[in-house]
Amino acid sequence: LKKVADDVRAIPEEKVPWFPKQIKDLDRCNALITKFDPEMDPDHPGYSDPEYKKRRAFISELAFGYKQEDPLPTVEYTAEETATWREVYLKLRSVYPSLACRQFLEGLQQLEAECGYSEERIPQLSDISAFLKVRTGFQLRPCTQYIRHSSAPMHSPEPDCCHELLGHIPMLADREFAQFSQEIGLASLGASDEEIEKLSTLYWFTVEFGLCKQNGTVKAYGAGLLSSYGELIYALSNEPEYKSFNPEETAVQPYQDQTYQPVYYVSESFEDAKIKMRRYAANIKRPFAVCYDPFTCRVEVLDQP
Ligand code: TIH
Ligand code: FE2
Repeated sequence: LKKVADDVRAIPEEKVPWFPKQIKDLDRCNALITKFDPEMDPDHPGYSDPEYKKRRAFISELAFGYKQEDPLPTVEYTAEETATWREVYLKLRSVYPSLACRQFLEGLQQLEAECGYSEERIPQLSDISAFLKVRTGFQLRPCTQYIRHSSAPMHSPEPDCCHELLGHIPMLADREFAQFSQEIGLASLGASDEEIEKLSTLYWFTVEFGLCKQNGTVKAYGAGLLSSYGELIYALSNEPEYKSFNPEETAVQPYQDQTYQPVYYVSESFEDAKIKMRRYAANIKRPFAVCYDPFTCRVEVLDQP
């Protein structure tokens, strides 16, 4: 009987490539490749500032060595770093009401009221993680905690704490958006490299650089826009090209990440983007299905009938 049950239920090991199935497995995924490391990229604003590079390297080490059972690292920011944060915060804050989507504004308002968000100090990850967990179930692992170089506060070629804290966090406080993000992640588990490439392009043009219509006006919801004053203004001017969001087409749009995007994708609404993305994800060919179990916080692998 056991043999029969195994034949029916078991999925041959080799059909399922390794992927993280529980949060702890992410300890094996810390070795992120940072393409725009200031050591390597002469265009990085911190390239010829050795003190900046040393500080950036020190703060990024905190994330590389992180294990799930560790407390989230706290960074004591310097006066200069806090001054950069203040400049970024005040500049962006002044244009959010007219350029950011409703969900972002609501999230930011809650973060200001309940999580100490202000121009005065750079928020710490542990406070935010606790805030998000009760709202949308998202929790944080350390991400880029260093801040952009003070010579270029309005755009950074790489993610930094302004990008994570101002771009991503307010959006992740929205349930529908949080769900949308998780669905892209789930769709990638066990998918082929080619499919993963397409999903990361979709992520780029939605979570990072997405625009959406609200009450007949185009607003920003992408984190890369909401953390860069320069690109936010540009994206909502009449300079770039707009295309309407359609996963099949968006997934193969070439992009670069050194400077402003020449093209942005506009969704009719969040609801619409979610439905389209779900349909797209359902069509990805995989020898099995995955399902997130909220009770165990694990990804279950199910055999495809
Ligand atoms: N360009 C963004 C900013 O200035 O905040 C950071 C990035 C987001 C995505 C890639 S780089
Ligand atoms: Fe990002």
